[in-house]
Amino acid sequence: MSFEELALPTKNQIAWQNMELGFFVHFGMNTFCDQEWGDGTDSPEKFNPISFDARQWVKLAREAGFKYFILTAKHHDGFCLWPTKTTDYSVKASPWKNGEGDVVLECAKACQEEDMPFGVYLSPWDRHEECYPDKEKYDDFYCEQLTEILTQYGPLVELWFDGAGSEGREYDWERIIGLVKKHQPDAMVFNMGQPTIRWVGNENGVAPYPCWNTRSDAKISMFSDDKVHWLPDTPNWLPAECDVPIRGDHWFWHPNDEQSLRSLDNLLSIYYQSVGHGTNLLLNVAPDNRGLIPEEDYNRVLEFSNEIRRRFSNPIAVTKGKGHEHILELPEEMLVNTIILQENISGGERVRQYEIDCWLEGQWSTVAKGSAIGHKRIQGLPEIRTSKLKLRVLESIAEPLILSFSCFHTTKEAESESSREDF
Ligand code: FUL
Repeated sequence: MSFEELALPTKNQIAWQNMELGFFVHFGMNTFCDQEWGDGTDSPEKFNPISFDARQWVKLAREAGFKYFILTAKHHDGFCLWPTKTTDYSVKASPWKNGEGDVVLECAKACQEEDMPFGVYLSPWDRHEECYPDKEKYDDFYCEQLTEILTQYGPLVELWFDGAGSEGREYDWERIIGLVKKHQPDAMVFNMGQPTIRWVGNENGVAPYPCWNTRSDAKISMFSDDKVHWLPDTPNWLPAECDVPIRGDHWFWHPNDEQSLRSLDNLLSIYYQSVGHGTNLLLNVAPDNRGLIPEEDYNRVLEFSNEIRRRFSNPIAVTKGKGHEHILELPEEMLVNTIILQENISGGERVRQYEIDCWLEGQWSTVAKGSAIGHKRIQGLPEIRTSKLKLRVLESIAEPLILSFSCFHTTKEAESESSREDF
């Protein structure tokens, strides 16, 4: 590959990748019906989160170090969490706040207060709307809904266009993307139309390794092997987002479902395989039918973020620079078991193959290898006692720009303590 073929990110893509952790919130009619995919016939009467508090959701996200927040304004059942003019199937028809409430607005405001970038999921597939089978009518309907969302809730960081249920269906993406560009030109577009970020291709929150940042064979949904049809001008640089629910495969809250809550170990392993493979992680935490994040989920999110901070806030040593060889000097001979590598992606993803050596008994020995670095690579090493490490880039498509090469000695104490408490 020549230098000319090096894909480069936009400023917005770099800013988005630097956020790393997103907080996903699935909330809606399903929350009140013990289901994941309502068919659009549930009565709005059921929607009544009497202790609703969007601030609790956003504060948790902020405290736990999440850098953006995405809400399901409309899921596949078509029920709208804002008082839209496009349909009666919305919070307006519910008993909640006597039909005067607006979940999208409350989240947008709470995000503004907490300085948290806000994004919206608006399902193209709509099982309630009767004009759905009429392609043109529904395109008009969807564009009207999207315009409300794009114009009434301040700046949006991301629009999440979910491909589920839309297999084989064509929407007017030219128009939809046109609206996004007109009203929210800085918002990231997830996986459809003219995406600026792509789905990693599974709902387990994990990326393969390597997971290059270039446009590849992004999938449209879990239920089809269809590829995303890009509009022209879709960028070549297309970083991936890994999405996963904190409760097994449940995106929405269900009663008596605490046993599906992912363990701390599982969440950490997801983190290593998403953020640690250079992608963003969008972790879903579902508020319950009171409109609050349940205590168990709340605490697990905090445990997760505390553990990440505990492991990675204090590197033993850090270096950076241009070139194929980088030596990381430790303050003294110390135990090391993890490294973090980062490229300066504003220059593209240049490294194609590298090795890590460590200084052992008076000579260099190779202890790890890899291919992609990109935004971030967290890599475990065999536990070694050493005074210096070396990164050797064996193959690159242009001069390597290493933003950071750091090392750590992470221990598992906090992990086992929390496991003991929980089980
Ligand atoms: C999927 C949907 O079908 C799930 O209900 C959930 O919204 C997930 C994020 O995307 O495609």
